[in-house]
Amino acid sequence: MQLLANTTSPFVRIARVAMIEKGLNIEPTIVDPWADDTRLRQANAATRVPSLVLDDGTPLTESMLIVQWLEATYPSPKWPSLLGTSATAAGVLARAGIAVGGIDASVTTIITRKVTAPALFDETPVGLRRRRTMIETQQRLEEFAKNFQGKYPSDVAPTLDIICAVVLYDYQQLRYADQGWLPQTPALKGLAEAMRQRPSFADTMPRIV
Ligand SMILES: N[C@@H](CCC(=O)N[C@@H](CS)C(=O)NCC(=O)O)C(=O)O
Repeated sequence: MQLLANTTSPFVRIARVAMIEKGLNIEPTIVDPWADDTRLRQANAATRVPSLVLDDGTPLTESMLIVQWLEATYPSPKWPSLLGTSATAAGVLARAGIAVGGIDASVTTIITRKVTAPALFDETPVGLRRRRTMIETQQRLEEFAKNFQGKYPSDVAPTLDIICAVVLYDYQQLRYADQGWLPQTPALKGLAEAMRQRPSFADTMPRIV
């Protein structure tokens, strides 16, 4: 099995955390998605990370589809469920959806800056809309994180909502910490810091190399 990845992508990190939590701690193969790496071109028609090439050669793309494959192949109760129980799955997915929306806006803004430079995408109507998404998703997830009342569940395998919320928070700290508009979200910060006690989060912290 080969995970084509880079060190910054929040989509990669979602897949990596989910894989590690399912017991699949494979060393990622680092590629530059912007350099048309032939392995990535072959595995993914969109030339994007993450791409997971299974042992039989099947290429899985899209972080959420990789998560679906993990759930189907490494099911509960033998492995921890990324969705919780049937009673909690809808809530988990709803919160994960909020976080993925924020992640998507965060990544889109970084990528579109490259395209529109030297004009700043961020101040365009679409750029401001993406910024609003980043702010609102953090605010909504802050309310979720407050529910833990400081007792963050770092001792149990995380569900997808926690994975995506923490991935969003850490990515925004990496990319936007210097921006005055980024809201203060102390509970979400506490959740992100607590989850770093787990190797799945600690070993996948985003970094610019
Ligand atoms: N929806 C995809 C998004 C993946 C994605 O956008 N990856 C970025 C890195 S954050 C990438 O590889 N971009 C290269 C490109 O767009 O050409 C997923 O969930 O995996």
